[in-house]
Amino acid sequence: MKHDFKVIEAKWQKKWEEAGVFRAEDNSDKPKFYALVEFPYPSGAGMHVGHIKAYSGLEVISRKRRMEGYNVLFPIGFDAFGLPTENYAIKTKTHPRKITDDNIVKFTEQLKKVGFSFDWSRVIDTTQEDYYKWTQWIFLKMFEKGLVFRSKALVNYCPSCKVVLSNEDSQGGKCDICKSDVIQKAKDVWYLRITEYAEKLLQGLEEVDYLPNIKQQQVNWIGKSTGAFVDFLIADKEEKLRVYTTRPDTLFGVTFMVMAPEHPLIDKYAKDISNMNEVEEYRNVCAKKTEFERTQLVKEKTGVRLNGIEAINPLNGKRIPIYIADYVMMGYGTGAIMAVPAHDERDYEFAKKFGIEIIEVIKGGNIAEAAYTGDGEMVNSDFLNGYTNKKEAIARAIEELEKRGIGEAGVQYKMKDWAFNRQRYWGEPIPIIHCPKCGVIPVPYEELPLRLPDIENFEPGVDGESPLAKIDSFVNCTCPKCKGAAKRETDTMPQWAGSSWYFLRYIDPNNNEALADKEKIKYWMPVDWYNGGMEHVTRHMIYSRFWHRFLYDIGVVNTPEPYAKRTAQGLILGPDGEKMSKSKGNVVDPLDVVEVYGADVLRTYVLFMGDYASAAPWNDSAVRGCKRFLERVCSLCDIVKGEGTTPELETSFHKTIKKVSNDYEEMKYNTAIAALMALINEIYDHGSLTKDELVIFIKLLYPVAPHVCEEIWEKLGGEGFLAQSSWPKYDEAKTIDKAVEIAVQINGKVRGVVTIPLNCPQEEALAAAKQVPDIVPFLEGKTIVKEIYVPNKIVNIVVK
Ligand code: ANZ
Ligand code: ZN
Repeated sequence: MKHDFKVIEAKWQKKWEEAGVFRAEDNSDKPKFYALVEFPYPSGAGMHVGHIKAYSGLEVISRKRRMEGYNVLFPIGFDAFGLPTENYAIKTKTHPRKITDDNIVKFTEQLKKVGFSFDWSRVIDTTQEDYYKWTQWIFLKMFEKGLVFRSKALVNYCPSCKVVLSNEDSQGGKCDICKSDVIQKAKDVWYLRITEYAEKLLQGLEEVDYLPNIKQQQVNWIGKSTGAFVDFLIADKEEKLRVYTTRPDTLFGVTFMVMAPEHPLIDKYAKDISNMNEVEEYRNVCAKKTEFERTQLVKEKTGVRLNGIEAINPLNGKRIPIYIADYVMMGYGTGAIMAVPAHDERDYEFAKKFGIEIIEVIKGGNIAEAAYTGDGEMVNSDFLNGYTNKKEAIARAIEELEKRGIGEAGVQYKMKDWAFNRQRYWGEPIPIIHCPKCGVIPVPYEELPLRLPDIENFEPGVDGESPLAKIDSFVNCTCPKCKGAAKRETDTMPQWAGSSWYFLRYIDPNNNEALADKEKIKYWMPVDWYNGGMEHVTRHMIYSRFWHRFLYDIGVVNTPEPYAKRTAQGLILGPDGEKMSKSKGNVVDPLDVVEVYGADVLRTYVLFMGDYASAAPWNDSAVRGCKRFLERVCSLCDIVKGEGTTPELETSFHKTIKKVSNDYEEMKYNTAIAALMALINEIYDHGSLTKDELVIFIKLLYPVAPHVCEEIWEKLGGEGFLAQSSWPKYDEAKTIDKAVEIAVQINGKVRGVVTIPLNCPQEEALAAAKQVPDIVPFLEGKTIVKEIYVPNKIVNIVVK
């Protein structure tokens, strides 16, 4: 058979679609398997080879599972709200709706050309009213449960995109979207209280099977810290200054305190502070800095002492100065710290610069030179003296604090509440009404979806206001409570909203009564296997786990965790080993590969190019190698002889079934394909294979290169589609190499025998022969002139 890929691929894609082979059934006696891949953002650039790699992983698993008798849900959709489309709309004066629709059509066509076995009857688009109605519904449920709040805050603001950014979207002080420098701006911010779920999100990790580094990234992002709260007194005032510390054992080494410049106690005691002018000046400078700039460890410490007020160390009664400094953040702990310069690097630098006393309380370092952060014996610490175990000393200190009523054990999380509003058009409108009489009022559930009005000008306002603020017909409304005139919230949700629950909508995409039917959710959830990019294992994964956990708490879903298992693929780099990018001109268009070599080759190549989880550069000659491999697969049809098994090939077939089956499960697609390549070489060396063997071969290859395998299956008279056939089984006993005993000749005379595996390769056979005790003396001091090996028969070594 010829590898006429254009004809074969179009034919089978059409047949699969017509027969609905990949439709998931909602009422099935089969065990279920839910495979989820991250749905694409339908950008104008269309599909990227990265998408192919991302989807091919679970594509293989899904096709294999169907053959194993599972009812498989392998859906796809579009995460289509967001800035790139909106920015493009502004640039081209085209409506984002039209851009999105066009891009989705294009993307769908491209995905179908690759032959992914998605259930195309369940496609979702987060920008459709019947979808975002439920995104808004979840938001209102959170509002109802007190998980939504509004507060004025200094926010990370991108002056170029004119949007407020979360900390995660502005890492390194740069806008994640346009890479401009982020500034601080006071804004009304809607927050989702994700911090209330910090502990649940941490605990939930114990019951899921994520790759270890994915789990670790989530643990770090949640950032649980254990320590204590301690109350210091402001001298001569009835005022406590509370701090959070991880090291209450160092309390006797506290020689000053530091408050964040934004700390409210500063204003409260402004009249007692004699240098308030200097303080205000410093606060103004800090206000312009991003959190990133402020927390850089290496930067020179700055600060101002609050003249006129002092604090008292609650354990020893000593008076100590209070400073403000930008290295203390208002948003963490209590916004104030007890400083222990002897044992904290930042405090040390600060103390050196401001000439503050440094008291050693842990032995082991040289505090004349640097802070000592290691372990050691406690000194200068009253009842803590003599402790050498840090944990015990901390426990003892907390016990004392609690006994004296001046502190208690406490935990903190690095995770912040989720800034949830954006001043943009292309997003879900936040369903909130501002009433001058009643305040903040949620849009009634019956009024959902709160539709995005159709507008012509998407430019944000000058001060970064949402474009919706300019639409009077949208803004003006009646208050649902008092029926008086009111105004709608004009901000929209961030792009992360729609992707925080999409896996639930696939289960029941057309439901008008609920986000998905309860019974169907019960049947399909949790997602059995979720694969996606490493760049989404913190934000998207945390946000969606949070929403799902919330839905669990209010009884909408039946499992606390949405994803039972999570893996990630590595990047595809350009042939130059650099990340593919338009500016570098090293982008490979997957459709070009489909056009020239076919979808099966593209699929085989992206899985064969290297370890699935690692980054690997594109290599054109390896693409051609995959093409030759599939041509050789097609030609197997021409050497089929008879049925049953070929004795010489039997072990190899059993071994290959075992290896390919296991490798697929471990996402070692490259070694699975390599095993099939080795097997095909062996088959050609042998000269023929049986029909039954060819069936096994194409079944193993089918998840990777389904079109060509389906064509061969049909040629062989196979019934129905391969998806409806069965996964090949192997016999463990037959995976073990049979051994043969062959004669070893020296200069044509038999001098010994050697036992080697059947079909042993030459190099191995010769090496084994030379080690046979009877043979060794014949080789000593001689030169080997010639070596002859007849597989499974004889070794002859000619010596001089
Ligand atoms: C005294 C001390 C002594 C501290 C010592 C550390 C070492 P993590 O692990 O990140 O939770 N801290 C507390 N709140 C802060 C804030 N808002 N901004 C900046 N720093 C803050 O670290 C907690 C430690 O970071 C706390 O423990 C506090 O310094 C500081 F040898 O208190 B420590
Ligand atoms: Zn009202």
